[in-house]
Amino acid sequence: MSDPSKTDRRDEPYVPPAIWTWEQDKGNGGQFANINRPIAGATHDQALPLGRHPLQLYSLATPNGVKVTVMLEELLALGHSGAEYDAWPIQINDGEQFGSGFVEANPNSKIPALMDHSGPAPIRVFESGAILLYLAEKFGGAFLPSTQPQRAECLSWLMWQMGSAPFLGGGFGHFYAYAPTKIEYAIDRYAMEVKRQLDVLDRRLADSPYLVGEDYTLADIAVWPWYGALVRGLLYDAGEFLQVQSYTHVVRWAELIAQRPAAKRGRMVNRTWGPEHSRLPERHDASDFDKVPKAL
Ligand SMILES: N[C@@H](CCC(=O)N[C@@H](CS)C(=O)NCC(=O)O)C(=O)O
Repeated sequence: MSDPSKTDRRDEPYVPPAIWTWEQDKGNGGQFANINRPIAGATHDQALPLGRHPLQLYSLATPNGVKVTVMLEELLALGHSGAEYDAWPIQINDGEQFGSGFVEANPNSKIPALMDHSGPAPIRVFESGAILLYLAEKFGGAFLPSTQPQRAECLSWLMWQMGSAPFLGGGFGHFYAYAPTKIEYAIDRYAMEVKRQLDVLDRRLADSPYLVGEDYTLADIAVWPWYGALVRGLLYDAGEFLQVQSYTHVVRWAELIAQRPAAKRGRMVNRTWGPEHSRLPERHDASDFDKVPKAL
């Protein structure tokens, strides 16, 4: 049962005070109330685990995490054995992104974070878009066109994804699925923007098999876990609400990528929820996938 004092408080028109203050007990942080804070930095000492491969990924199978695991699995499928990696789950609902080791890997305290121990000193990479670029460059420009205009198109769609997805996740997803009260103004605003973004993709994919052209690139790898999942009805249970099936070119593209073995594997890594056959919470070797129970 909800606390009536909190309900009453929300029913009153809100007038922002002169100075916003953090009231930890206010209880209006919704599903993320226990982890959201207005300050950065570590809350506790917690070293990161370290596996045997040079590449250590600290992540979770949210769309931002899946971008990186799909990229790594695609690199391995291309024959880049140096892309072998250990993937460790970071439980963001339990605040593990605020552990001291994770904050050293990513001062922004969000998954995914990558550590590369292959050189004389470890290199940290945070922000999923930066990780995709880092991996492409490390492995000879894989999935990143080297000539123009394809390279510009690829980087443009990558940056588009990084700028657009917060409206889908932090805007639409938050207010439609997670916010403790449904606010029509907020849902209207973000549903409108997400439908506009889907139309941007649909028009592009009407002209081109992949975002950059004939070839699958890291732009597709960045966009697919968000907008591909949305049109496949896998995000926020919002398929009907947003009429995602009407974006037929995005659906065609999303289904095509979903068939790729590396995309299937990438979706499983660091997944700690859902049916058993769909998850591999920790990945340390390609053979780990063989240990996952098959779907019935
Ligand atoms: N721009 C970042 C966003 C990363 C991000 O928002 N990660 C979420 C999960 S999808 C997270 O770690 N949230 C935990 C938190 O906000 O405390 C990226 O693309 O890497």
